[in-house]
This record gives sequence, structure tokens and C-alpha cells, in this order.
Amino acid sequence: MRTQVGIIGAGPAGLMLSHLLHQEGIESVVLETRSRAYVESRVRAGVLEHDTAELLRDTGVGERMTREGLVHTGVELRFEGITRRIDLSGLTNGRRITVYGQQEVVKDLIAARLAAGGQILFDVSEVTLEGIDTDAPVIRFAHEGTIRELSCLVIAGCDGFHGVSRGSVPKGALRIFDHTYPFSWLGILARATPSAHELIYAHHERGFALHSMRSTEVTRLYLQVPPHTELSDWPAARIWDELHTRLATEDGFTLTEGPILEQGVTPMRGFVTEPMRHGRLFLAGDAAHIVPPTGAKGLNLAVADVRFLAEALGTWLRQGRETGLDEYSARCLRRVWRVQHFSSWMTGLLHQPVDADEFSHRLQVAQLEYVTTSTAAATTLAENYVGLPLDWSRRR
Ligand code: RFL
Ligand code: PHB
Repeated sequence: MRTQVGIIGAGPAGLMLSHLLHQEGIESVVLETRSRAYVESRVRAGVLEHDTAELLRDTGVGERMTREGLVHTGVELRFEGITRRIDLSGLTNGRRITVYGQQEVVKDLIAARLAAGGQILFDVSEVTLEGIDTDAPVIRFAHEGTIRELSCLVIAGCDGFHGVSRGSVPKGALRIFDHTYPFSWLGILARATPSAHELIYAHHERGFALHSMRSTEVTRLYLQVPPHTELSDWPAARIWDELHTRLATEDGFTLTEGPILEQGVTPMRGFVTEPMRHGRLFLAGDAAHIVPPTGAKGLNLAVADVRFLAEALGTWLRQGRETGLDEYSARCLRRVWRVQHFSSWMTGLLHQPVDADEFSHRLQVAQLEYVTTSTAAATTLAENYVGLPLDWSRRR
């Protein structure tokens, strides 16, 4: 097999890249270890930045999102039993977020690629990368019982944090920045009408809690829990009790319960690979970086990476200019570190530190008061949350 761009991974990064390349008239093949049903049902992110939603619409894959996604113009911060709203749109010239499940984005992209004749091979195994230091890289893999080879001009490593691409780079060629946060998130999806119209980020002395949603019938909720938490220690009654406690307000907020459809525990880490390129291998999305989920940024960052990559590949393959490819890593990393900072800041603002004491508690409350009162501070949160423009820091 032969193609222009060999893409490893059919998550948001790989699928969006394939879709954008198709629009530039560039061929690609996507290889995915999991089945189509699995990737279409994996529950993960839910918040699309303003520009992510616009990109889906502008490139013809936003129709269902426009119909079914929930547009939000604000988020709520809850602390000391009171709720304060951040007017995201009022503070950012009308920019907003769209609540639409990651697996819905994945479904829409897969449908669009297949309808356009795009090639996605699911259920592949034994994926290895060869010749990334040459100008003729090859991906070897097993599919339907046979070993196959995909020859390409470049490889896009979009295979997530646990993929094989990053590990294919020779030792010493990449610098890794890794930070483990001392807590995890226990997340549930419940068949319950959301208890508020907007997302609620709650600071509480027992730990952070988040109220989000997927539709008018499905609520998504998260609790800060210690690392290595076992789900077996958290029967439904305990989860709901803890959510009621942490989301309570002095004016009697009521949280609607419902059957739990899905649950999981996610460790929180910050991770960055530099550079995001080695020879003819370009890393994008979670394969290159991870952020803690408090800023709702992972999927959006993955999409920003592949926008840069699609543009760079377009100028190279159509005009023969390599400057875009050479700038790819630095261009991505400026955004990656900005988002890494924002996600770390939101995490620190809202989570109970392991060494929590009255002093740290008072500091967090003082900052929450400030962020929800000062227009300058609220604008900082708002513009980062809805997403800075793609090339917000372009050096000229
Ligand atoms: P993905 O989605 O992990 O996709 C990688 C794909 O590669 C496949 N794969 C391979 N394929 C071929 N060969 C191999 N050797 C392979 N190894 C792996 C995998 O099966 C998979 O299909 O990475 P991508 O595309 O970079 O997308 C990143 C996002 O998935 C991730 O950043 C977000 O989900 C993070 N995230 C959030 N991001 C947001 O923007 N907003 C949010 O609200 C948000 N909330 C979250 C989140 C992540 C969470 N968890 C579970 C990690 C909430 C949670 C709880
Ligand atoms: C979600 O709805 O899954 C979600 C929302 C906001 C976050 C993280 C996850 O910060």
C-alpha cells in the first residue's frame, strides 16, 4: 500500500487530520488498533472551544453538532456554598463553547471520511514505524491475518498517550517534561436531567467536583479522588453522597440523580514532548502531550495541532516549501505550554492539595473571589477557556 500521509490512530487528532488533508487534496490512510464500535463509544471529553466548533462547521462536519450540541455562553464557579458565573461570551466578544461528546465528534468524522472514500483500517495490530529518518518511511502492521506495509511520504503519530509513535523516535532525540498531579478524577455518566444549564466547577474542602452534561437527558459528573482509587470502593450511593455534599449551596441546590451508565477513574498528569517531530514523523494530540482535564483542553489542543500540520503538509506537497514543516513543532508548543499553564492553574485553583491546610484554603478562596469579581481576572479565565485564537502568539 502507498499513500501520501500515513496516520496512526483514529482519535480526534488522526481523523481530523485525515479530513483536513482531504480538503487540501492530500491522500491519507488511517490505521487504528481498536474497532470502529469501540472508538465511537469511548466516553471522554465534552467541551469544544469556540474555534474547534467553528472548524467542524466550516469543514462540513458540524451539522449534527449544530443540531444536538449545547451552546454555552458561561460557566459557574462554586465555592463556600455560593455560585458565581463567568460570562464567557460577554468577556470575549461573543466567543462560546459547545458541549458535544468527543465520541460524537469521532462518529461524525468517521462518517465523513468514509463517505468521501477515505481509508480507515480498524482492528490493526503489531504497528511498527520504519525509516522515519529517511524520506521513505513505512508503517508495518497486521490486518485481517496478514502483515502489510504502508509506504508514505510522512507519518503522523496520532495514537494517543499509550501509542507506539513517540517510542519509535531514537533514544535521546526527544525531551520529555512530565508532571504527575497527586489526584485522579472519578467520572460518571448518568441518565439524569442536568441539574443546571451550565457547567459547575465546585471548590470544596472535601475536594473538587464538576457538573457537566452530554444532552438534556444525560449528566456527566466528576469528583477529585486520591490517586490509585479503585472503583470498587465507590458504589453508586457513595458517589452520589459525595457529589451532593461537594455541589451543595446555601440556597439549596438540588442535584438530580439517575442510573449510572458509565464510570471510570483517570489519573491527572501534565506531559510534553519536545520537539513534536523527528525526521518524517510528526506527533500530534495526546501522543505528544497530556493536560489535566480541569481546563477541558485535551481534544481542543489535538485539533489545533492537526490544523497546523495539515496547513504545513499542504504548502509542502502543493508548493514544495518545507518551512511550515520546520515550524510545526515550535508553533504547536507555544500553544501547548499556554494550555499546560492554564490547565495547571485551573487545577490548582479548584483542587484540594495533598498538604491542604487553613492557609492554602484561604488562598484558594481569595483567588476564587478575585477571579469571579475582577473583570481583568475573569477575562483571563474566559479567553483561555473558550480558546485563544489558533496563532495567538505567532512570532513575526
Ligand atoms: P486519542 O483520543 O487517545 O486517540 C488515539 C487513537 O490511537 C489509537 N491507537 C493506535 N492506533 C494504531 N496503532 C497503535 N499502535 C495505536 N495505539 C493507540 C487509540 O486506540 C485511539 O483511537 O488521542 P487524540 O486523537 O490525540 O485525542 C486526544 C483526546 O482524546 C484527549 O486529549 C481528550 O479526551 C482529553 N479530555 C478532554 N479534552 C477536552 O478538550 N475537553 C474535555 O472536556 C476533556 N475531558 C478528557 C476529558 C480526557 C479524559 N480522559 C478519560 C483521559 C475528560 C476525561 C475523563
Ligand atoms: C466533560 O464534560 O467531560 C468535561 C467538562 C469540563 C472539563 C472536563 C470534562 O473541564
